[in-house]
Amino acid sequence: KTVAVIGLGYIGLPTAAILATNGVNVVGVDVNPRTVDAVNRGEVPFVEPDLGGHVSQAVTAGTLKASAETPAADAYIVAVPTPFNEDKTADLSYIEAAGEKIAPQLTGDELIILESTSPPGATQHLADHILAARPDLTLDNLRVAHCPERVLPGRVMVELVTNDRIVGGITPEAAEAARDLYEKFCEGEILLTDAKTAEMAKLVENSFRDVNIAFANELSVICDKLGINVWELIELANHHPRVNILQPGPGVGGHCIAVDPWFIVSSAPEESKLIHQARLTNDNKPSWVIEQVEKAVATVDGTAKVAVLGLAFKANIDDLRESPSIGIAQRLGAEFGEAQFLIAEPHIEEMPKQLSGLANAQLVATDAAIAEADIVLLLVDHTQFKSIDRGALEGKTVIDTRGMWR
Ligand code: SAJ
Repeated sequence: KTVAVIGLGYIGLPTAAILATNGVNVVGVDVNPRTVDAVNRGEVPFVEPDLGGHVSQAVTAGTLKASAETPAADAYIVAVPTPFNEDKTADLSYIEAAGEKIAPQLTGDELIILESTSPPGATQHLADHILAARPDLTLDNLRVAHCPERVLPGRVMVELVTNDRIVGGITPEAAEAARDLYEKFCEGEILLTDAKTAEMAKLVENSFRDVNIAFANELSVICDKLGINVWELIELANHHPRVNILQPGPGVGGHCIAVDPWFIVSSAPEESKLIHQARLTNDNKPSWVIEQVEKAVATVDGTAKVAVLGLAFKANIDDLRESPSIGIAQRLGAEFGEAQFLIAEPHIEEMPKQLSGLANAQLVATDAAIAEADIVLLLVDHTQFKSIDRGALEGKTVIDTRGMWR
């Protein structure tokens, strides 16, 4: 039996590798020739703990190969990006393209699993797209299912095995066939449902978090107005046995929580008012942070020097994609031409390209940034920043968006 995994990104490659180290013959398919070559050499094109070991082991054992072409296989797992369009609707073109590559290979009876996070109805759309290309087949021949991934970056190889999995079939037979495949490596519970419910479950998990972070972010703005320390407030309120407020921050980043709620909103705009407002609240938080910096800069005589601590989208990772801190640093540099920005991010070695055009910003070591600054803006709660000598902050205006030094 052969499984083809379409898309060798953050989800596809780990899934291909874990299947292959569990004895399944896997062909990983990617449009990027560099990814294909790297995997065939047993190498991994991005950082994820333990993934490299799995890939090299499987390539050496001959169970994992990569290819630019979609082969004939018994099962297909589609793990391609689903970005959103300008109008916040999902862009299904990568899913459609995968379907177009799979369609000519089908003989009937294959299993096709969509893993990409998708709006409700996308799995049916994939099935329809394939059947349009293959009018000789019907849903009786094909088993099409959705199995959303829910792994946390940095813990992917652990969570792939230990997390529970939701498997939603277009038909009950499809869900059962998908379960049989995931059972090869998943030790968590495998829960069967229909495809649309599975799609919605993934979106709802991330929206739950987004709405709760928005609540915390709104509280931080209210408390600032009322002269209340929001971190102390949340800690006190969380002593209640049924209250668990999340942490305010400079905004919500990453490629999931700030994206997935839009797929719900665009599917049912009139009915998703709270989910929609949470997105706007979180997306507006960077502007509020910039206003705080503006007020602080106004109090400095001459050139204000601002230390900007942290660019990653959350603590203790090097991932800058969709990071609110990058957007904040970009806008600060552009809007406050007369100020100087000393950026410290211990997880990177070079100024990221989004900021490299700023004449008034430079990447420096954390201690140097703080020592020179009039204003210290903390954007990410990296462990390294926790241990900063508080004496070094004395006499400076501190804007702590994460409540790390409260
Ligand atoms: N954040 C806050 N306050 C908090 C918690 C988080 O401001 O109290 C911010 C973070 O700083 C970050 C953003 O939210 O900018 C998202 O971080 P996260 O750690 O909440 O989540 P992700 O994006 O790394 O991963 C999420 C996870 N989903 C849930 O926890 C429900 C993960 O399990 C999913 O697999 C992943 O999205 C995904 O791929 O969808």
